[in-house]
Amino acid sequence: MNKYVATVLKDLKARYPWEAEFLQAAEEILESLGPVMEKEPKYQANKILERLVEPERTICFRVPWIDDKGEYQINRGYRVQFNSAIGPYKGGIRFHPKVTLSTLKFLGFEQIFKNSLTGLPMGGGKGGADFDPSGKSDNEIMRFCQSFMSELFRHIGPDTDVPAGDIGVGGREVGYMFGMYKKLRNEFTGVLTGKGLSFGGSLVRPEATGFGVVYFAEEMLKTKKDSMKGKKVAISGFGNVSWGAVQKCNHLGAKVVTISGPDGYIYDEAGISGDKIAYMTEMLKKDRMSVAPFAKKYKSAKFIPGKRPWEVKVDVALPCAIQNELDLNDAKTLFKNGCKVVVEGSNMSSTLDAVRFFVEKKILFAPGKASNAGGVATSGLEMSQNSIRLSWTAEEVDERLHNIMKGIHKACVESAKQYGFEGNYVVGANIAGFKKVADAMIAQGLV
Ligand code: 2IT
Repeated sequence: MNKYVATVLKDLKARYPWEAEFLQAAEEILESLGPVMEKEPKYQANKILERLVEPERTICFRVPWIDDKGEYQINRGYRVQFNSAIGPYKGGIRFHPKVTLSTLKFLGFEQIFKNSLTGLPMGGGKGGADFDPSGKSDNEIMRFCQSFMSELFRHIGPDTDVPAGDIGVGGREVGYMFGMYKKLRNEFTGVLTGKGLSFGGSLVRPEATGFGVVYFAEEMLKTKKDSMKGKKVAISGFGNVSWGAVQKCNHLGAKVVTISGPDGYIYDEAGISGDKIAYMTEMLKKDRMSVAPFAKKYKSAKFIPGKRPWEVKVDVALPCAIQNELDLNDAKTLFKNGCKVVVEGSNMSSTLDAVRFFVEKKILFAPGKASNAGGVATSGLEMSQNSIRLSWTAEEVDERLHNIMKGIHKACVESAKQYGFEGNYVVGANIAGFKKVADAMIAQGLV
């Protein structure tokens, strides 16, 4: 490993030994930047890595709310404003019981590079709370979102920091947060993305992340003179990302045979298409914790409890659920079963050793920061529409999204090649995302 990179990583590990997820993301990114540090000493001279790994600002706050029984509840809320070198902080908000500052630092750090890759002017940020939305009533969700925003509003703004959804935060939650922001500021601006269509949201935003993942997979396959058509696909998760990915796989003639939840996975030999896709949304609304009802409703589907879908023999795997959902054993099983393409839909879907295994075996592997960037890219398009006070058609947004995904793919391929790592999308994505941000930081001086 490059000496400068090794020193920065060692210091980081000593400083935040409890932030396992953040350290994992930092290691994956920094270790692939070694060749850049060697070729361009200006980055070390400007202490770019030391600066990059520290968020510009971290906000931690109390989120008090009242549940339906009238009992007081207290959660922890966060916003990590990681880097604003190339634009206002931008990134989603995650509501999940396991959220810690480490989770949001890992996500915010990834977001810097992802947003840079989109080619749009967006810095990196992420927020969230250790709030568990499953089983909560609509009123409880609303009260929580309102309380969360009653603190967050003073730290964000359309030219400062623009949050959006993530796990546990969809259109409903964004709507409640937007309403509270508007009331407190007396201002109607595009301060959040993923809004409802009637108040500034963009067409195609709900399905954009999943669409982008499959567009990216198609571009990767094209480099092997192949395509998604006729491919058997395993997808994990059943939320926003999976939902869009299942649709786009069907559009491109692939057959999706799995989706999953925290309780296990669904195997459907007949393929998940048609009204089964709409049913995924129904399940999400009912109970975020279970995919089992899918097998009750559809005869061709089998529910496999307690397992992940990576044991199924498929051509393409799209992990779209949560971080570290695919480990080294899963990677080996996929490889043994002949899977040739793994494209991350969730952020940091794969553990570090799984990533290294894919790269070593020359599997077509795309890291989430490149392949799932279609979501935030379309958020960027929503910001543009809000600024010019116009709405684009679905076709126009989709075409821009498609072109952005092609552009990201090209940037990954070219950067990897330039540094002698042909076909390595991990290195390609990290280098391409890094350079733009690092050069902007140098140009702006020590701030
Ligand atoms: O991980 C992600 O890129 C997101 N959750 C979307 C962020 C955004 O600002 O749309």
